[in-house]
Amino acid sequence: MATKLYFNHDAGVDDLVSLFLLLQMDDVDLIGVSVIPADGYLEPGMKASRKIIDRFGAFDKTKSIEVARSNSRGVNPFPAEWRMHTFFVDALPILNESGTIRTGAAAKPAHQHMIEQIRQSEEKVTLLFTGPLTDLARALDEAPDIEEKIEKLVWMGGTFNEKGNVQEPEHDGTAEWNAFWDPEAVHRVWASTLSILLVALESTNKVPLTMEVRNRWASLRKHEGLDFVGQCYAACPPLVYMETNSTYYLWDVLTTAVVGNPELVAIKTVNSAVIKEGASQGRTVERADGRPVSLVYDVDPVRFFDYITELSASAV
Ligand code: AGV
Ligand code: CA
Repeated sequence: MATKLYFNHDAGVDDLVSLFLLLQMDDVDLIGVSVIPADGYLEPGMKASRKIIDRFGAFDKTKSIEVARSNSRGVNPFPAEWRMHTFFVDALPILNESGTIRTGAAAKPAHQHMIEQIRQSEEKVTLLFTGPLTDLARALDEAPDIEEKIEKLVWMGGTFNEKGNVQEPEHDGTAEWNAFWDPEAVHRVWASTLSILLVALESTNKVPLTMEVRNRWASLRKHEGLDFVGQCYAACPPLVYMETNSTYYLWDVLTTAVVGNPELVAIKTVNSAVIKEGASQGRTVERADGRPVSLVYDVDPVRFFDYITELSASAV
């Protein structure tokens, strides 16, 4: 039976590539999408999402999907330089060839759209979040009844490594960005009874964008899906000599791949909490009395890249 899935993303390059990949998974039944303007901008994020569903979704599976706008705002904003990527993806010719958009924009804001979709679903729903958790925290506050209808949350966020990926003047560098954008939301979700699968920097650090990966996609560009993926990642700096603040990893794409193929990764249980304030805000820490989460701590990069490359090549 197909997994019913609701996807909330924040309009970065790997968020939008994740949407494309979800549409290629036979055993995933996407029931709704929402866009939060964290690591991207809202309007191009909405349009790009709707166009990706139009272009790469099967009509019979996607005709009733709507994309909802989030009206959530974070505590610690992302650098505008990264956020500009959304405009680039939205402008790609392959998404604009038809000149029209069929997939609808939802009337309700993201968190209420998600509540509605979960309530309407006959089966339990899996949540995939590849940006901050703000919309989920708000949904749980407004509609506690949805908790028992959620199969699990799969989230790209956090790390238990010494080093996170936030490099900001008033931070000590220990947090991951999606947690840092809204630490209070992480705290709220941790206080729920949801089962949480965390794809944190432990595993995503093992799947950087490299020239080798790029060249492989370029060699396969006769497949329109891979041409699309290659064009998207053309906006992102690869890892060449050493990591910089803008080095790109396949963070969200790994998280999405775990939904389609859990065998790619290794998982263990960690008891954890989040730091809400001060120089370490957004840092996730192991605590003996913390709430249990399933942490994806390892991945086989070769199998991962083969999986997403084959899935992309299958798109029509
Ligand atoms: O921390 C990873 C999250 C993922 O959801 N995002 C990017 C992915 O969409 C934030 C981020 C961290 N470093 C970045 C990020 C970078 N160098 N460029 C763009 N976004
Ligand atoms: Ca993201």
